[in-house]
Amino acid sequence: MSSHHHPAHFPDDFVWGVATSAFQIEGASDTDGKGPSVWDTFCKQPGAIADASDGTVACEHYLRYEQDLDMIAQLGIDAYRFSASWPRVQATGSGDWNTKGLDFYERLVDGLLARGVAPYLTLNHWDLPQALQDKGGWANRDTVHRFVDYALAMHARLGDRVASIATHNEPWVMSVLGHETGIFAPGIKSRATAMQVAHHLMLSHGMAMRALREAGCKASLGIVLNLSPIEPATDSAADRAKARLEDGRLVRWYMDPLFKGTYPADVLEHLENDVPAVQPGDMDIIRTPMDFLGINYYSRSVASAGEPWDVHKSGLETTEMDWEVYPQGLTALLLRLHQDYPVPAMFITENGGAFKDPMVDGKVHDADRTRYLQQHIQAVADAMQQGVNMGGYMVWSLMDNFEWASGYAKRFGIVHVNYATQKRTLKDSALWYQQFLAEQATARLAQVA
Ligand code: IFM
Repeated sequence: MSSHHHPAHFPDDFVWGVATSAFQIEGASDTDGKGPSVWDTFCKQPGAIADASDGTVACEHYLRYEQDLDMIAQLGIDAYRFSASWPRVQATGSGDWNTKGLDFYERLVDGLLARGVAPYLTLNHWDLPQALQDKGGWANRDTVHRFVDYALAMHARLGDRVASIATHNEPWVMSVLGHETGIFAPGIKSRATAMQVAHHLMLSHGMAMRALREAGCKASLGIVLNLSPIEPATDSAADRAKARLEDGRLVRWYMDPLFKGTYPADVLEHLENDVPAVQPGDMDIIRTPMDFLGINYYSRSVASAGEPWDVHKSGLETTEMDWEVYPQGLTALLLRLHQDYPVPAMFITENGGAFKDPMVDGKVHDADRTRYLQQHIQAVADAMQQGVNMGGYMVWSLMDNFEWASGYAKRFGIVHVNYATQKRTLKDSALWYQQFLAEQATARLAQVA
């Protein structure tokens, strides 16, 4: 990786953005007819959230979206990636549509367009209607059909104005953290359930893609995966085998069906009786060609057959999440995906870090976050130089927000949020990004002239 910190030569149409998700910022968890989601329920479980917080207020974005839109415009980004809350537009996940919920997303989309920012919509960023969970949630095949209905309803309202639609955000997280380790909603601990959930998420992705295309949707369609390179802790055969299996579960379990129409044989064999039920035709549906692949990248993962890997012994810088800062892993990951799969344009749909960044005299000097962003943008540039087709890059996150089981203690924003006053303050990283984007825009104009 080259060391200079001002990566240049991104193509003119490269899309720069920031990302958020509904549950993490909106608040207003039962306002205007919104129904409860699995995360509303999960937050009530004692001990589930580190600071015992929940999403009832969050960043009050539901009320303050106009001000947030102005802030987005001020950054100078091309695109804003956000998610819609399914229970806000359909309280129980079936039956009536909630007009007020749909109206909110329409105001948001129109507000972005009025400011020259492209709306990038994610349909499912984890907040499944609780009423569907009560019927088995993603483990129930019927949820797949409910999701397609939801996708079509969003298309009917917004499909002519959003630039991009991602079906799901991070199916591995919903499957494994939600249903195998149970540290995320809905808090189930069963590997068999987790794998059935993963299959239904992938199936619903493919079905929604087809339904949206049949409905004439012009938006660019795809999915967002959380991917990491998995490196063995040592060169031992046992560690390498462990790394191969974890790669199978995190990367190939999603990439193989999307691009080859099969689940990886080694993982199926490993799962034994926990393999999901797959019906004839499912794999063809999952393989439906996509317009883009979204990748959320934060760190590498280290696999060890013995003692669990201790990030603090690696000597690498770590973030507040105890994730290693490992930008070279992003270049390696992108090259590998490019080599192993017939991928469409790839987008980094999330990248960023939680850092301790105290506010001093109204300013947040988060040099560590700025450096993190610079290094990862350079890592994307390095992959592009080696022939990888990249469509864009989005910072996670626009502003500090509800970091799931970590609550509000972990701050990923390039904008600081004071949760007592809801005041937003651009951190130094936001000011840097703003400046960097201004330079990119100038370079574009210079090429036109
Ligand atoms: O905050 C999350 C986001 O919702 C999904 N991807 C990872 C982020 C940081 O943990």
